[in-house]
Amino acid sequence: MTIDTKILSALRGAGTNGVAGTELSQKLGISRAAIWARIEELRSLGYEIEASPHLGYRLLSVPDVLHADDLLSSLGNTKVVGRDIQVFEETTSTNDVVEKLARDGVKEGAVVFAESQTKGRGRLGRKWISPARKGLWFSVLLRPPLSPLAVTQLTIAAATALFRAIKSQTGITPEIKWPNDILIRGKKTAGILTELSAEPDKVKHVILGMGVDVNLGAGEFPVELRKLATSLRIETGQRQNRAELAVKILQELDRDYDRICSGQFEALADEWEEYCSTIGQRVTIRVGERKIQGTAESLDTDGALLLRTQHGHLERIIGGDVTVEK
Ligand code: BT5
Repeated sequence: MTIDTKILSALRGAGTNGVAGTELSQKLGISRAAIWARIEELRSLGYEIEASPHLGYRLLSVPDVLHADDLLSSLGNTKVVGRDIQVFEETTSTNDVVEKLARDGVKEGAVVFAESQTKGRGRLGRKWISPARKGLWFSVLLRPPLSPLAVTQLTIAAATALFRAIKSQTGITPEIKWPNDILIRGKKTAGILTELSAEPDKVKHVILGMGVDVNLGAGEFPVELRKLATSLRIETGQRQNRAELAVKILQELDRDYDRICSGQFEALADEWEEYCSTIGQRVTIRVGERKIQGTAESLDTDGALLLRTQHGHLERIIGGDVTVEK
């Protein structure tokens, strides 16, 4: 924990009572002058911190920026996800940054956020628009004890975590569209990009990239996306606190990842099926050049979708683009 993380944790813990400079100084083992210097630094980032002779320091408001220490201090103890957090002002794609960390041998659980991405991407090299400070654009490094065939379980975990976090933050019940979309009123508000590096029978690492449209206004989506995409702000009519949402997502993901690592994928799959609007529908799934029609029935133990085709066979599908037949 850095000094800033500790200061912010202490300020949050003290709430409206505030915390005295001497107390902070003793708790953290640094001088009052050093505390003051850190407080000034946090203020320059937009944290409103009152300093009064009676009450000491009080945290009045936090800015709409993602600050690694602040995210760590709000996250508290997770088992894996969020062990380390980095925030970049701008990057190409957070998945690329995490790929590099993975190759450098960084432990699982590391998370990289970017305020904006210049080359945010979706599946199959599609573009993901990521305007500055309007959303959550981040990637998580995982090293799961899974076979490469079961990696879809992690996309299921990410979708379930996004669903729960969005619902708890906004009160809106979104829907999951297999395999990697979160929709509100039929429009995409978040997407997941799962990339992996594996040997034939063993996963080396997985990068779970997530993009959530939080505070974009309707005009901030490119024209061609306006009918297809939406943001939490558009849907709720209110700006949303991105840092709070980020912390919720990481906490939920940590829980789901733990379920996967401890062999409880089935419970997670049941929950996912409840939230997923694709299950039970007649759909057409495009996988590369191939189009498969059928009824989406359920998930198998690896997280693949089981589709009952027109001919009555069950097809196991790992990825693709779904259109629901009307
Ligand atoms: C996805 O792909 O939905 C995966 C998106 C993952 C984005 C995150 S952001 C952090 C991390 N770093 C990255 O570089 N990526 C991940 P796919 O299902 O292929 O959907 C892509 C399609 O979604 C595009 O072709 C557009 O139609 C649409 N789209 C692009 N930007 C969008 C946005 N901000 N919100 C909603 N839809 C968008």
